[in-house]
Amino acid sequence: MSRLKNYLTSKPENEQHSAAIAYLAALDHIEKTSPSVSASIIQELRDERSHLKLIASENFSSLAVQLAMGNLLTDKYAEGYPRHRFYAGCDNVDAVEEAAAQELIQLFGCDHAYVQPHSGADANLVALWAILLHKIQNPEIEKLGKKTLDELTPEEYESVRQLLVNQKMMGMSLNSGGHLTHGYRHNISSKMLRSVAYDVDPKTELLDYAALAKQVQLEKPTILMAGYSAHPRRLNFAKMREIADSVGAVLLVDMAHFAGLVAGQVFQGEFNPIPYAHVVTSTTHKTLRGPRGGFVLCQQEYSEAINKGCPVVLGGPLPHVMAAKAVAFKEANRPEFKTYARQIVDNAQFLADCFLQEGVRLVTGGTENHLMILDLSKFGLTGRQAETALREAYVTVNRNAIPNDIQGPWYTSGIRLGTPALTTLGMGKEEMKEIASIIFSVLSNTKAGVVQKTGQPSKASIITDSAIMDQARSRVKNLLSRFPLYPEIEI
Ligand code: DSN
Repeated sequence: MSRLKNYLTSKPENEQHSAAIAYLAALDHIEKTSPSVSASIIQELRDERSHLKLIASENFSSLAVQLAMGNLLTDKYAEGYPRHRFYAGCDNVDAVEEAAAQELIQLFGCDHAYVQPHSGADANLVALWAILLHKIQNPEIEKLGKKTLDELTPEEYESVRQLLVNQKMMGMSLNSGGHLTHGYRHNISSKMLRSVAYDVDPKTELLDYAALAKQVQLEKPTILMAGYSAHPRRLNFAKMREIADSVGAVLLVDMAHFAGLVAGQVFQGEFNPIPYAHVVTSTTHKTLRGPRGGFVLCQQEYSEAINKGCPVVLGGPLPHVMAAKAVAFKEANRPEFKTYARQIVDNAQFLADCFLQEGVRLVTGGTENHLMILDLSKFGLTGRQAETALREAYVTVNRNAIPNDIQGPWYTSGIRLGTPALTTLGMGKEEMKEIASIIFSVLSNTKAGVVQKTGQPSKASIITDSAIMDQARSRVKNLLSRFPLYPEIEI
């Protein structure tokens, strides 16, 4: 019997569970064409139900968000932007895109929102190029006495291109918790621009605004980027703007990790980037709890350049994902999202305190946001070993470098933990205490394995205590049994 028929036969009184019905019907239908894909979706649901998700950049989106993605809007090309398309028949995509943008404008109080980027990396590329076009390319075209790029001779075009790729950007180094797209050598951002990184203070591991101000005076970047993917503190955007203004730089903030904390008004005043940054980028799927994707917000001055995301960086948008973004942003505009955002940070701070009480060192000594980085030196493990041991104990985390990490970015000396997903499940302080205790017990009872050829301690393999692992798995199972994920989907 199909999953849907089985559900309706066994629970006719549950017919009102429209999300479950839609989900089960979709799985039945997918299975007819690709049993392996439907099986992977079901297995992922089982995995997520049986493991504690502590990956700081992940969450659990609502079923309304997920169902909004599965529709015929995926079939539509809509290059351009609302009311300015290169294809006929885009009225419904216009409506969806405008709805998503309007929800964002209401949520963040920004001048303009662009919801087409497929990811945070795309959003950053769109933003970087829009800034370059507005600040460098357009004035240069005017200087040459021309109106558009198309009027330039090949030689003039080449001189403009050289000017563009010679601009300088500054972003927080990967080593300090910055993101690949903020000027990392192995990322396109450092190849299309001259990139100079700034670091956190080596002692406090905090951003030293006075040192940054000096470095910015010296480097005079065109773009100053702020934001991170592995830094557990708020940033002061009023100070960042002052520093950017001191050399006429554009302030670009990537708030991907903490967008939900801005939306939920936990980060307010100088810690809210919207009033201070010229341009703000984000993903949609982290603390903001939407579908996987990105967006750009900007002050009016940059709106025209940002709307040129296609053709500058992007091709056609993903209208079905923009539909899901509109649903998610509506959810974030509800009053209860503020309670959720506050609880994310309360949970993170409580979890961090539990580790500190056990004598575990945390990068910067604690957290002010949704994440923390544990320094594993107390346990004599690399991040890779800790990540593996915890996954075996049904706890999902990711290894992460700590500032000036001697193990490098592959093995690392740290793990990053975040509370957005478990807070969505409804967990609070009591559960954070239990989670800290499970993690501490697993890491304390895991040892580094040995490299067989050399007899030296391995950076990857581990020796675990099977009784401790059994106990940890059973504690995780007990915890998760009280906080079921998508309980309406009975699989
Ligand atoms: N990969 C994301 C993270 O885990 O932080 C950032 O893009």
